[in-house]
Order: sequence, then structure tokens, then C-alpha cells
Amino acid sequence: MKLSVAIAGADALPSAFVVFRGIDTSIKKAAQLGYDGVELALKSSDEVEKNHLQAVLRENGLSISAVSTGQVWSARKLSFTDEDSQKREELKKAFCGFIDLASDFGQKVNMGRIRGGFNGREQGFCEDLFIDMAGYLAHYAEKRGVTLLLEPVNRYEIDFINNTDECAALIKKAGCTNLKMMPDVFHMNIEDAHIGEALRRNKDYVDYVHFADTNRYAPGQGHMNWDEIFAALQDIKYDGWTSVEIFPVPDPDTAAKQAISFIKEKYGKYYK
Ligand code: LER
Ligand code: MN
Repeated sequence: MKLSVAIAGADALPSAFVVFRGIDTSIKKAAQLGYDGVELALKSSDEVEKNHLQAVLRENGLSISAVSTGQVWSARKLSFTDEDSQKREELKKAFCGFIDLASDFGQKVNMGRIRGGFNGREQGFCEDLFIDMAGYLAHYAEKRGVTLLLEPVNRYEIDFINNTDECAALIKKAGCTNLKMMPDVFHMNIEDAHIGEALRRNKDYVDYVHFADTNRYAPGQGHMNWDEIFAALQDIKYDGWTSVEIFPVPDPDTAAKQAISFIKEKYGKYYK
């Protein structure tokens, strides 16, 4: 298993849920702390220049684990379930930019809050809006070797796809082979009856995992049952990326250090 930490540009909002801000310095910090990669949370693909990013990653021996897109929703208010055709075009353009970037860096783009909500509308109607957009983007991504990752997010942030079973059902309905699941154990703790069983049941879809404790602090700082999680990941032979998406509390360096030392110890126990 490989471990990455969520980072963003210097001006990212608190709702970006990243540990480090400022892309170049974050990559350097992640490398110094022993992470294998960084998950890049962006508002727009123009935030990075590919050659420069490549050089900084090479210099620090790090990879991009995935491009994440929550800020496109929180800062730009674009979503997969918006009915406005102009906004749908804007979203398509932004997301294709992320896919182009991911084709060179990490080959994965997440879809968390960016899918949007029901907002009082019929479930089937919203699912169709989602599938229409996700189908187009998955096709665009497939040609570029990129996987799209749908992330179940808890009910207090969004009302559409809260748990892993709902996510698996929608992935099945969309019918795209490069549409997979990104379980986030922070959300699973709220929405899934049993985290370990949900991971086992949906193992065919799991392609990336977000780690945070129950309070969204570093793993080990809350009351999450990490042994249940690691036992399930070991059982399903998960060997992809795990990524730390936590509040930078008490400060970014301490949180990132706490996370890696706790998780590496678990890796040692479960992945000998
Ligand atoms: C939001 O809570 C989250 O977990 C992100 O990864 C998705 O936007
Ligand atoms: Mn997440």
C-alpha cells in the first residue's frame, strides 16, 4: 500500500480539507516526512504547470496519487447534477482539464461533493443528470488511461450517495469500467453500518481510500476502529493508494507526522 497526503494551492479554502497548502512546499514537506505521494486538490487544472510540477515531483521522489475536485463544488459551485446547460459545460471543461492533468500524473480523478445534491428533486432525475455527465467524462478519461473515483460523502455535507452500497449501485447503473469507488473512512463511520464488512462487500469497486479519524483529525487521534479497517483491507488484498485527508490540527506538520507514524505502524502489522 502507498500513502499520500492531501495538499492544495496556497489560497485553498478551509473546506478543501487538506493538510498542506502551497503546492511546491507541500510536496517537499510530504517527501521529508516519508509519504509516497500527494493528492492534489484543485479548483482548476490551470493552478499547475505540468513541466514545473514534474520537476518538483522528480526532485523530491514523489508521485501524485490522485487529483481531487471538492473545491470545484465548494469554491466554484459547479456540480454533476446542475440542470443549467451553461454550468454543465463549464463543469465539463473543468473536469476534462483535471483528466488531462491526471493522464500525466496519477491517472485518477475523484468525484466527491462535486456530484451535487438532490435539493428537493427526484432521485431518478438526479441520477440521470449524474450518469449523463459521468458517462461523458468516463469515456473521455478512458481514452487517456484515467479512472474516475466516486466518493460516498456523509449526509451532513451532501444528500446524494452517502454510503458505499449506494455508491456501488450507481457505479453499476452507470456501466463504465473506469468508474470506481473511493471510500473515505471518515464518511463510512457515519454512514455505513460496519466499515470492515462494507469494504469487503464492495471490494470489486474499491480503488483508492481516504483516511481520517472519527473527528477528522490524524488517524490515531480519535476512536476509529483502525484494526477493523486494516483487517478488511488486508482481506480484500487492497494494495492501492491510501490518502490522509484530515484537518491540519493542531498544525499541518504535527497532523501529517501523527498520521504517517500511526499508519506506518499499522502497515507493518497488517502488510508484512
Ligand atoms: C469531503 O468531505 C471529502 O471527503 C472529499 O474527499 C470529497 O469532496
Ligand atoms: Mn474524502
